[in-house]
Amino acid sequence: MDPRVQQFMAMIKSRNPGENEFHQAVQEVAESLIPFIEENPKYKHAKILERIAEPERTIIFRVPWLDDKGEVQINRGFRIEMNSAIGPYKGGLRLHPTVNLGILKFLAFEQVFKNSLTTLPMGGGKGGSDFDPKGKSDNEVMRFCQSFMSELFRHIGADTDVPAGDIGVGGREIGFLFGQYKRLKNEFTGVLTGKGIEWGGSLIRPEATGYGVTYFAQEMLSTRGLSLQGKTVCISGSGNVAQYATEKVTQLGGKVVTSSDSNGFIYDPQGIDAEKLNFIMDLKNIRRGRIKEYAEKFGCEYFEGKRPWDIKCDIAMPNATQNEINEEDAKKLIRNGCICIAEGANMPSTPEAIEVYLKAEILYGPGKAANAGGVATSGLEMTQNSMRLPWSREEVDSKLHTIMQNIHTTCVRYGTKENGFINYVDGANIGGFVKVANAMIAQGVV
Ligand code: NDP
Ligand code: 2IT
Repeated sequence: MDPRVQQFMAMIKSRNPGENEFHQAVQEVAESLIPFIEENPKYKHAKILERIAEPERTIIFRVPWLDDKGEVQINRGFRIEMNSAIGPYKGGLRLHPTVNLGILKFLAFEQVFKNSLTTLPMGGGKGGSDFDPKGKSDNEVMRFCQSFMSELFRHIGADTDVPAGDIGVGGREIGFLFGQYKRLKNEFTGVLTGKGIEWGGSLIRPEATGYGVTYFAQEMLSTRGLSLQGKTVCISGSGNVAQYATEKVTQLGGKVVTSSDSNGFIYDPQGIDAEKLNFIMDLKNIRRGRIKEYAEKFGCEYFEGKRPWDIKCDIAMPNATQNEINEEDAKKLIRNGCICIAEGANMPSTPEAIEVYLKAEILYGPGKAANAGGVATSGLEMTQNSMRLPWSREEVDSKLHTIMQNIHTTCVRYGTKENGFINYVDGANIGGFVKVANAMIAQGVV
């Protein structure tokens, strides 16, 4: 390891003990940025890297609520306000039993670079709770959301901090959170994104991350004269991102052969067509069941406790969670002929897996570039809220498409190596950094 990275990481680890995912996210960025900062000493003198890795504010709070049996339950709530140099804090809320400070700090840190890449004026933040929505009734989820917002409301605002969805937070939860915010503040504002279409939401926001990651894959493929037409695609996850990536890949002529949840994955060599995707959407969004039922319904194979990376594919889209592709998985994917990885999830590949991709010089689009379509469209929702004018589906989709193309261009600009290989990791890290760093310098030591 570069001794400068090693020294920087020793400081990060001693200041943030035990936060492994945060260390991982910071180290990846430091490896791209430290050589760049050496060439651009103004960033070094202003200690931008040291400052950017320290949250502006970290809020941790108790979330008590009553379950359906009348028993008191206690969860922990968080909001990490990472960086507001280029706009209000912006980023999702995650509800999952694994949530802790280190995971949310990694997500908030990546969000700063991602949001900058979108070209829209949004700072970075992330929040959530260790609450597990699985197996909870709608009423329990509502009471949790109301309690969570009863503390969060005093820290957020349409010009301050604008949360949205992430794992475990979709339209239902945003509705409960928005209702409670409005009641407490007596204000109808764009304080959350991912709202319902009847009450301030944007068309295409539900689709945006999955569509965006597919548009990004298209851009990467086009650098090698390729397209999605006729390609076999392995997708993990069966939630928001996975569903709409499956839809868009299929529309563009690709064949998606896998879908997964935390229990296992299904392999459908015929491809998950529109009708089968409807089944998944009903299963996951309404009935809240397990992906295993797909295999029972359509008579294909189900692999309990496994991830889909053994399956032969041209393109892989990890759309579930962090560190879901390890070194062995990466090697298997490449051995089986995979030429492109487009990350819908945040940090789904371990550092060792990324090394495998870069060594093989395949097309690798890291999450902070490839999945930025979700937050970009949240930015478009904020614009529409400010104007009090909604845009059509076509207008939002075309803006999303252009933003993904622009992010790709930024990655090419900052990531192209001497031999012509595009290192999208460096491209996204440096491309996302420059605007935030310049804004921080302009605003003084704050
Ligand atoms: P959802 O909650 O809608 O879906 C998550 C999916 O991933 C589910 O299929 C879930 O399975 C699976 N999953 C979650 N945790 C694990 C785990 N520990 N192991 C295996 N599978 C798991 O979330 P989203 O689709 O919104 O988010 C997916 C990823 O995309 C996350 O990394 C998120 O941060 C990222 N992302 C989301 C954006 C958005 O706009 N929503 C924007 C950009 C990135 P199960 O149902 O069994 O839990
Ligand atoms: O990781 C992400 O970019 C998101 N979960 C979306 C955040 C947002 O504010 O739309």
